[in-house]
Amino acid sequence: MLQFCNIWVRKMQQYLEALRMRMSRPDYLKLSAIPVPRVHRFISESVELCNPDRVFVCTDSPEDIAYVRRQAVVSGEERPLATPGHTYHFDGPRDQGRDRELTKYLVPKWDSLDKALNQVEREEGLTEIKGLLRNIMRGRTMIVRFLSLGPVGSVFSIPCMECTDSWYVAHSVDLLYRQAYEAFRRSGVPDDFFCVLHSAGRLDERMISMEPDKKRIYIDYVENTVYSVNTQYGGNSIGFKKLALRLTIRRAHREGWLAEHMMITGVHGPGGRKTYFAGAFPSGCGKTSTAMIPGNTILADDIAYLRNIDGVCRAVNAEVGIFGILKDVNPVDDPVIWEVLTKPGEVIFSNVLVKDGKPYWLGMGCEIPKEGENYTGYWWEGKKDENGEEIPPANKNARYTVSLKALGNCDPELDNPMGVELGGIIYGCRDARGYVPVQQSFSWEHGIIAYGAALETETTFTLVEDEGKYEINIMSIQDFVSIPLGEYVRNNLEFGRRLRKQPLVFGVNYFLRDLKTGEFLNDRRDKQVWMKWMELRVNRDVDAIKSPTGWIPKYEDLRRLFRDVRGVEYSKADYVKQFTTRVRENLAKINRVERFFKENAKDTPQELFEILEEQRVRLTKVQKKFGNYVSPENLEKEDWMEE
Ligand code: SPV
Ligand code: MN
Repeated sequence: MLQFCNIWVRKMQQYLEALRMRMSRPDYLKLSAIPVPRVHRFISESVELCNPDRVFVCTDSPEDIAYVRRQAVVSGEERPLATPGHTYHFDGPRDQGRDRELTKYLVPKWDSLDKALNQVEREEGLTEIKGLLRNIMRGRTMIVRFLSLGPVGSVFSIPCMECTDSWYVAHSVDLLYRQAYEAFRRSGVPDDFFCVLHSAGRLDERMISMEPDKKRIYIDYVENTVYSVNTQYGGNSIGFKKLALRLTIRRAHREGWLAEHMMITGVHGPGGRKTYFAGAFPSGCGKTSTAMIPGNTILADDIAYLRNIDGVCRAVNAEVGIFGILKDVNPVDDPVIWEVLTKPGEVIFSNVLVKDGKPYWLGMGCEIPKEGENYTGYWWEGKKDENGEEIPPANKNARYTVSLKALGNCDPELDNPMGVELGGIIYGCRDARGYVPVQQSFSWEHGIIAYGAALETETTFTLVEDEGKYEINIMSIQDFVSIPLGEYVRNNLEFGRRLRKQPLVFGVNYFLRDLKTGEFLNDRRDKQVWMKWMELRVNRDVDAIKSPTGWIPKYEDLRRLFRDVRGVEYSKADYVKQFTTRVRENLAKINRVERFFKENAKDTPQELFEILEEQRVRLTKVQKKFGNYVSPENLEKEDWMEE
């Protein structure tokens, strides 16, 4: 034991010694106060590789935090706007979203990953990315930040650190994650914490990464380390978003819990009660706006960890801030965030249009200037890109970064180390053709398969590739699933089965269209009503109608809720249109889902096919009785399951 301690101390001294020459005395002291050799090793190897002029260690003291914030502006990576506390930042034209193609797993020779996952052999990938990182920070500062995913000191927490040369990234993480320098200093952090090494690479005079061709984002699950280079877009550079989520999913599935692409909201019901829901929606499909519904509270908007604690499903937010989409955010539909975005306080805007110190974005509900500065430089109406395509004033994936605590309805349990109990889990698809706006599954398994695993969506602008294609996006998390897809589905099924008290599972679809006219059948605010209906269901306060695809609301309940929640009259005709079971479309969907799993996930649990088959049988039964389009009134009147 003593010998082990000696080796440990010697190793730590070696790493620190290497760093001492390259660090100021105060920064060296801040670092040597941390008794974790892996921290010193990671920093010393990163410094050796990237060769920064200086290393700044952020201790989370008010002075250090203020320094990071100031440097983000002094460096020119962010620039101030007229409203106090507001700044803006630009990413390059080819760096406006998560990059699926350039994000890869490093897979060692002795291991194999699903072939659907983007990957490169580990040694080859490390050689490549380290080649790109070599000397990349010459003339610059490496900033070191210590953070925690999940509340500090809880069964949920995962300590992590990021070394970056971007003050914008170092500033953003301050709004998005819990500080953890103290947790690292007090030791107690297990050695498998997450590390991120990021460099924005060479920057032009507007402080934008100049070499998108050399962009690479590699995930090393052997060492729990992420490398990211020549990119600034938050989803690629802030290692703790989807990059760390990929590492977390592996860990969660090893340990029997769930790391999910989910928001968490507290829905306020009758008599002052509050019921928590977690919801998975693909990017750009209403997740954040669902979490922010006025009158409810927001606990998470992007990443949730779910654990079985004494048989109950409890959840926390991995983050404490929002990196939210700035498109169609307007005072009528999104009053909560609108207030934060327009009053003094800390907000980082990215890839918006800026004119006279004010930020503008698409769909903000007011006139947008005809010229200004955007991610392409000086912009004027009609400006075209190199392919002759017109450049919009702001990018469709423009973003804001804020602390959740800036929101008037931030949930008071945000930092509860035990998390909150979930009453319901929601899977939200973006489906113009098939699924009704809201329905409840017949069981945990039915919900996980028919709403979660079968989640189909039109792709959106949050990726750098084409939008508008239909694709299966299992639980909205497919891009980040780092284990075989079938195993991921099985773990979800088993997680629920081990619970003493299962949350109800719901499917929602905000994007249903009229089959003939193509018009959307719902108002953006209708989700307020669906949330209240789900709250009533969890608390056993309303009945529902059995449809072939799940329990659907009764007209009278929705009519009352529309009146109470939205102050509008809900017509029977609208109800019938929205809640008609579209048999043909649902049957076609089942075929697509089955095909997808057969082609892409060799270890799919048999149960998935059985549950889909049962749904097919139910659909065929009503088809025989009522045809392809079945009004909820028909389903309510008869026991259609009877022959
Ligand atoms: C998403 O695209 O799902 C986001 C933003 O939440 S990103 O950080 O890019 O993942
Ligand atoms: Mn997301």
